[in-house]
Amino acid sequence: MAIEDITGRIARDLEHLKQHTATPGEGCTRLPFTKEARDAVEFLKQLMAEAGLEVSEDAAGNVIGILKGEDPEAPCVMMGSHYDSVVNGGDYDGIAGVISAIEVARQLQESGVPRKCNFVAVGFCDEEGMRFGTGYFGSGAMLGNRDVEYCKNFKDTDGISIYDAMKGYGLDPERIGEAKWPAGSIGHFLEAHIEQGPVLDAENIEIGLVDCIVGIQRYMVTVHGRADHAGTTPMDMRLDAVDAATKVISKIPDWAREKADGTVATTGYINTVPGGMNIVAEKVEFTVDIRSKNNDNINDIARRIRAALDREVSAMGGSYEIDTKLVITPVNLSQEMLSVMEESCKAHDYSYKYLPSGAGHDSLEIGQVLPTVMIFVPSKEGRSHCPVEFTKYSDLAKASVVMAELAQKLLG
Ligand code: HGY
Ligand code: MN
Ligand code: MN
Repeated sequence: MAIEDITGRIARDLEHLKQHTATPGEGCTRLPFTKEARDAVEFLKQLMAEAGLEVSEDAAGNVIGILKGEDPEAPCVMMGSHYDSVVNGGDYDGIAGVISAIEVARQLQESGVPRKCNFVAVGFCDEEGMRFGTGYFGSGAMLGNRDVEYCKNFKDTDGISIYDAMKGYGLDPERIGEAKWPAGSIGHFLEAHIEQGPVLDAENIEIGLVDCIVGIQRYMVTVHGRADHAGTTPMDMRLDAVDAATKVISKIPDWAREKADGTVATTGYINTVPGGMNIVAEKVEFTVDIRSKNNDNINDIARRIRAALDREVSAMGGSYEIDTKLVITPVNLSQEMLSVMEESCKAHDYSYKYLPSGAGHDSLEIGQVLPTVMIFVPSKEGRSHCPVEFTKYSDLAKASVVMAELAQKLLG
């Protein structure tokens, strides 16, 4: 099929999906176990069925389409990404990879080339962790890494647990274990994704061959002080949670800069309680998101945060606790599969570049245990996780051609 026609199909599907957001006109907000997620999943099911896939939705809320091979028992080739988003995010993060997987299934069908193994297209639920502060829920459940306890443990800002959100969505969280695929049933995992960074766009390169994904550690820190009158309480009598917390928060970026190897650390959320301008804060909650290709760097920054909290919070006279949300190590992706994609890029005269991923992806969870590879397409001006996120459909089409050729080779 001509690249223009492939581009047209991808454009049609992603343009349709843009409507499934809780914040129309203000970017994509498609959180897990919501109406927007449900509407997007029903559309993905329709596309998968039209592509001739055997469609199902698993116990974790992942949507799955199977293109049967001659030997359905052989380890499958799986391709996918996530259908959820951040709040006020972009229209391509995750979902473009789900549509790319369905597009690869179409191309495999249209090629008429026989396939030994099954090709499986997947839309994962809750990769971002935006609602419950976690991450990789759907892909983790597929690997057997999520249980009922986990679902009860994490709650959103309204106090709704994953467990209750799943029930409200029509899933039975008690059956989360059923989302696990049998050991050995998945042979390879492929993911197409927007770069979400500036490299490919700045260098005018069409395809990114991702050789590694950073490790990530995420924490929610709560510092407890004492609420007091902002006017009458002398400075030396206060237990000011903001005073202690900000002395720690302000140091975190420099600890990342000192590593001078691309290590990053972010405090994306800070909340004071009760939040009155004339009340000394009783409590401060803040998040920490630390990432690096070097896991020792992540551990070192986490250690320094704990040491600074010990120092500053005890000096203030208060207390603190750290809620661990995510700990995942860096992953190197399959050089064998990358080499196959490199040959495809050369054959099609697509410009390409090897690069690491500073964003986490379902491939980060899956790549811990299975042969995994990612392909990137450019993000305009490197912008992502915001409404101006943009990727050319023609770039996604080229990536789908490269991925389809890799999938065909792997399918035997
Ligand atoms: O946060 C990330 O790196 C990804 O967008 N989930
Ligand atoms: Mn994202
Ligand atoms: Mn993503």
